[in-house]
Amino acid sequence: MSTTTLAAHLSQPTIPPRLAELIGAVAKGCVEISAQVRRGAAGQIMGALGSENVQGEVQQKLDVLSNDILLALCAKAEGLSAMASEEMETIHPVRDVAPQGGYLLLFDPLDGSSNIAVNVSIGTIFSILPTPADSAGRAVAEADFLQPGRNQVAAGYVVYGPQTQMVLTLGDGVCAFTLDPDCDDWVLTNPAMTIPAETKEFAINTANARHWAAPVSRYVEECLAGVEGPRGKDFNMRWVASMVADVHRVMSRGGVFMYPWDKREPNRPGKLRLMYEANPMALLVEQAGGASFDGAGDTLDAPVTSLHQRASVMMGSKAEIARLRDYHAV
Ligand code: P6P
Repeated sequence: MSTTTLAAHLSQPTIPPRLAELIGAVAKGCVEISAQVRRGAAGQIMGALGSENVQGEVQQKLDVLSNDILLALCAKAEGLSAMASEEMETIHPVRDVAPQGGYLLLFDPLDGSSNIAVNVSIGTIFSILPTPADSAGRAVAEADFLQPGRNQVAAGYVVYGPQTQMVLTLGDGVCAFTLDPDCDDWVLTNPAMTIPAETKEFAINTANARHWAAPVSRYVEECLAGVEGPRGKDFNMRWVASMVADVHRVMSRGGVFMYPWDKREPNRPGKLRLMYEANPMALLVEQAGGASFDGAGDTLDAPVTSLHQRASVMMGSKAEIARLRDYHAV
C-alpha cells in the first residue's frame, strides 16, 4: 500500500515551492468540498440559490459554497496572482501587484452540479497558468488569463464519487491520489495514469444526435454498427452527464468523451468551457498518452479570446481521436 502522500509528492525538488503550495491549497479546499458534498441533504447545502452564474445556469448552493472555499484557501498561496472561476464573471485578483513568477488559477469549483440532487459523482476542475512576465509591477488583468492551454504549468480534477480522488499533472505524466477519509490525507494510488490507445467505449449525449456535424455522426454510427460494421467490433456507450466522472473513466480505462459543436446553437463552439474545463482535461489526457481535438485542431492550441469561451470537446484514446480528426478532414 503506497505511503506516498500528495504533500510528499509536491515536495520533490523539481517542483517550484510556490506551485506546490498553490496545488496544496486547492487540494485542501477539495477536502472541505468533499465533506460538504458527502453531507448532502443531511446538511443545509442542497438546492438552488435562485441566482444564475455568468453562464446563465442556475447556481446550486454547493456551487457557491465550493467557489468560496477555494477562493478563501487559495488566496493565501504566496505565488498566486489572481483567480478565475466558472461562478465569477470577472477575475479575482489576490494581490495589488503580481508576484514575480507567480501563477494564475482557474477552476470550475463544482462541475456537474445538476447531479447533486440525484447523488451522482461530481467534481472540481482546476488549471494553473504562469502569470505573464510583462505583468511584473502591475495588477493582473483579465487579458493575462487569455493564454492557450499548452501554457498550463499544472492541471487537475477531483472526482467526488465512491472515493474522492485527485488526478494531477505538472507536465510530466499523470498521477492519482485517493483521499483517506480516516486522516483526510491524499495517498498516491496511481503514479502513472495512462490511457490505452484503443477502446470499445464512447461517451456522448446521444439525445443530441440529430444536431451533430457529419463527422461526429459518422463516428458514432460506426460505433453503434458494432462488429457487423466498419469498426469490426462492438462498443459500449456511457454518459454520466458529469464531465469529471466521464473523463475520469476515460483516464482510468480508455474511451472517448465528446461534447462537440452541434447545430442547436451554430454560433457556439460547444457547451463546455475552454479555460477551466476543456483545457485542464486536455492537458491531463495528453499527458496520459491520449489526445484532445476541438474539430479544428488540438484543444491545447485553441486560440483564446475570452475567459468564459466555450469549446467543442473530443478527447480520449489516441487512435479514436486520430480517427475523429480524419473524419473532420474529409
Ligand atoms: P448535458 C454538467 O452540467 C456539464 O457541464 C458537464 O459536466 C457534462 O459533461 C455536461 O454538462 C452534460 O451536459 O447536455 O448532457 O446535460
